[in-house]
Formats: sequence, C-alpha cells, structure tokens
Amino acid sequence: MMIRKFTGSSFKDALDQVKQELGAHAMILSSRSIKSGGFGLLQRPMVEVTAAVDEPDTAGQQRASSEELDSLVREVRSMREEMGFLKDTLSTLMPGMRIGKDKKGLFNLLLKHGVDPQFAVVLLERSSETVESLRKTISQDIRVHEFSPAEERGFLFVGTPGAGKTTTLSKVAHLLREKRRRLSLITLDSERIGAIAHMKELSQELSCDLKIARTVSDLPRMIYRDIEKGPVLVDTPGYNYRDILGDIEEVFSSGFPLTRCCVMDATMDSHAGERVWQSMNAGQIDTIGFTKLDIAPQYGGLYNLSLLSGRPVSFVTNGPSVPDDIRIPSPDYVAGLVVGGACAN
Ligand SMILES: Nc1nc2c(ncn2[C@@H]2O[C@H](COP(=O)(O)OP(=O)(O)OP(=O)(O)O)[C@@H](O)[C@H]2O)c(=O)[nH]1
Ligand SMILES: [Mg+2]
Repeated sequence: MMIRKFTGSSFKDALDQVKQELGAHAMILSSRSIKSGGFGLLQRPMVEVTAAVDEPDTAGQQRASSEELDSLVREVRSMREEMGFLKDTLSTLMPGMRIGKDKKGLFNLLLKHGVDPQFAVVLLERSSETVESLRKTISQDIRVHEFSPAEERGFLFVGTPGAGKTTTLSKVAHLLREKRRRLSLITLDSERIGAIAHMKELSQELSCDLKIARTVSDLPRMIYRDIEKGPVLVDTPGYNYRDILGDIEEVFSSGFPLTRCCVMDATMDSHAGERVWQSMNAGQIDTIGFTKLDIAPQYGGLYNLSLLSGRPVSFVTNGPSVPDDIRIPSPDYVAGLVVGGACAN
C-alpha cells in the first residue's frame, strides 16, 4: 500500500490532488489544519490530507494466475478421469459402445434375434464384418449331442410344465424304433389320466413296453431291467421338475444310466429361459432340447442358453406333429437360426 501526504489551501484543494495523483480509489486516512510559509502573521492556514492507495502487485497477480491455472488443469484432469470411468461403466452397461461402426449392423442383427448383448460383443470381436463369418463363429460355440439311434441307451425328459416333454419323447421314440428292435417307455407322470393314456397309445403304436413309475425310487428297478434289452425313454411331469432331478441324484447315487435332457420351450424370452436354467441344478442335466421353434419369434436364446449352460443340444422340434417335427441339429443349423434363418426340417 502506498501512503502519501497532500497539502492544499483547502480540504477540497488537497482532495483534488489526492484524486489526481492516486486516482479515484485512494482512501483518506486523516486530515488536519496546518500553517505554512513565513513567520507569525505571514503564515498561511493550509490543510494536510494523508491518503493511501493499493500499489499494483504484478508479482502477486502472476502468482495468483499461475495458481488458478494449476487448479484449472487439476480440474480438467479429474474430469477426464471421471469421463474415462463413466465410459468404462457405460460400455459394461451398454456393450454396444465397444462395437466399431463397421460391425454396428451385425450387432443390431444379433440383438434383434435375442442374443445377449454381452455375448454379441464377444462374438463380433471374434468375427469379421460378414454374416457368414458371424455364423461360423457362432457354430464354433454350439455343441451338439451325438445322437446315434443304433447305440443310444435312452433319455429322461425333464422341464417346465407344457415345455413339450411328452411330444418330444414321442418323436424320439419313433426315431429309435426305426433302428432298434426293443424300446421301453416309462412314465413318472402317473397321476394324470390323459398323460397315461397318451403314453399307452404311443407304446401300442410302436409295439413297445410301458411302465408307470409312481415315484423316482421305482426307476432303478425298471430302468436296469429294460436297458439290457434296448433304449429306455422316461417321461416326467412338469410341475415338480426340480424335485424329480434331486430325487434322481439321490436314488442313483452311482450315476444315472440315461441322458437327462432338459426340454426348453424356445418361445420363452431369453431371460425367462435363463431363469429356468438357473432354477435347475446344472450338474443334473446332460443335454438341452429346444421345442416349438416353429412358433418362436427369435432364436438368440438357443445361443445364450447353450453358452450359459455349456450343455450340448440334443434335439430341436419345430411343430407338434409326431413323428416328423424333430431334428437332430448340427452346430451350423443352430448358428443359421441364431443369425436369422428360418427353421425347417
Ligand atoms: N408348435 C409346436 N407345438 C409343440 C411342439 N412341441 C410340443 N408342442 C405342443 O405343446 C403342447 C405341450 O406339449 P407336451 O408334450 O404335452 O408338453 P409337456 O412338457 O409334456 O407338458 P406337461 O407334461 O403338462 O408338463 C402340446 O399342445 C404340443 O402339441 C413344437 O415343437 N411346436
Ligand atoms: Mg407331458
């Protein structure tokens, strides 16, 4: 701060000097009357004003502006970090952000067909920009159950109510009967008259044995006796599929002799299918059969579930007609469906 004294013939005169010298922002610290010039009566009365003004502090200003700049740089850096974090988070939530422009079309195609977005990103990272390359990549991920009617030991069909267990069993029974002299049927769906009647009709049509098991503990005796003669197919009711799988594991503690096929209704949306799978004990299922492809709106769920379960696909069915509407799929066939192909026998 700069402090100076000004002397004038009047207060106004001194004040004018202050304004002129120090500017309009000067502060008046004090004022007093004084005498100046000559001696005695010759002295003139004067006014002395003490005023002060802030000196311009260039060094201080530079320090301040460099501090401001540092803080600005720090802020920009932290904003950048936050943006990076947001981008990472969003790309997990919105996987499409990881897909380049050249593959956006394929990404949308996979989503349209119900492929899980996370799976779609990984698929596209492994494929080139053509549908054909995508189909090949998908087919590498699909495992199928090697179904050989001449050697098959048999299947137990489990799944949610109405998934298509009995219809699929009937179709598989025809496939097996073409190659094998003896085929045995067992049904655990013993409480519904209609279910038993259906199985009786099938056994008559195929001239094969039918046994009705009241509980899972009846199965070992029935299966071990029949399996010596030929393949065995077991039908189960849908309402208690989890209990049935648990009981089978307990009763057949040294291993179940048939292939346990989880029948999945392909008309379920992907999330529902995944929830059904998660409700099962994965260790108790050997293969997956997909039904109702003819009326399913999309087939991405087949890929999602194959990947999620790690289980091979044994059958796909595409209509209610017995015995025709069934197919033993190849990985290529499933992959073709997933990228938008139509199902056909
Ligand atoms: N459109 C179509 N319908 C099917 C297919 N498979 C089964 N269905 C029909 O789905 C319905 C249920 O089939 P079921 O075989 O009785 O199903 P389920 O799993 O045995 O049923 P529950 O024993 O009651 O649990 C029937 O009307 C079948 O004709 C298929 O691939 N396509
Ligand atoms: Mg049934």
